[in-house]
Amino acid sequence: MKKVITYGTFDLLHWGHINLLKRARDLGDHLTVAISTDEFNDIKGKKSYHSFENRKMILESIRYVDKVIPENDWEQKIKDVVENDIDVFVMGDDWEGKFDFLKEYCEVIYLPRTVGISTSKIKDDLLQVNNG
Ligand code: C2G
Repeated sequence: MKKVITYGTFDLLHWGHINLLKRARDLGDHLTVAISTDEFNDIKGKKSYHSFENRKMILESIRYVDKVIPENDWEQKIKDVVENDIDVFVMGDDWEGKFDFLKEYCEVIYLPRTVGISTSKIKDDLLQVNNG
């Protein structure tokens, strides 16, 4: 079984996230998603609208996702790859090159981001609408 892993916050889930998860899953037979905890989001400088528990529940309901684990820090990726017997690590290409150290342990693939959508765009657009 070819196992894939990806990481992210996945807040205000949108079609750009789904595009990423679908393509990641299509690279193997099993997809693990490491979802950032609220505490790690603080470290990343991100404030999620949905809590970790609710973002985890949403991800677990997606057909492309087979397993969801917490992402607590920047240092856990090698351990995650080894302990979960991962063959392929996938991220959107806004992270291009940032995780090449994992090439010792698994294939590393950066997929093109979906243009035109992002969680921050959703927040900004809603602000515009509400402020008239
Ligand atoms: N993404 C995408 N297209 C978009 C928006 C997001 O392909 N329009 C991808 C990102 O490139 C990332 C994944 O969806 O691979 C999740 O995006 P975020 O939730 O913003 O993740 P991020 O905050 O970048 O966290 O250790 C890695 C970090 O946890 C990544």
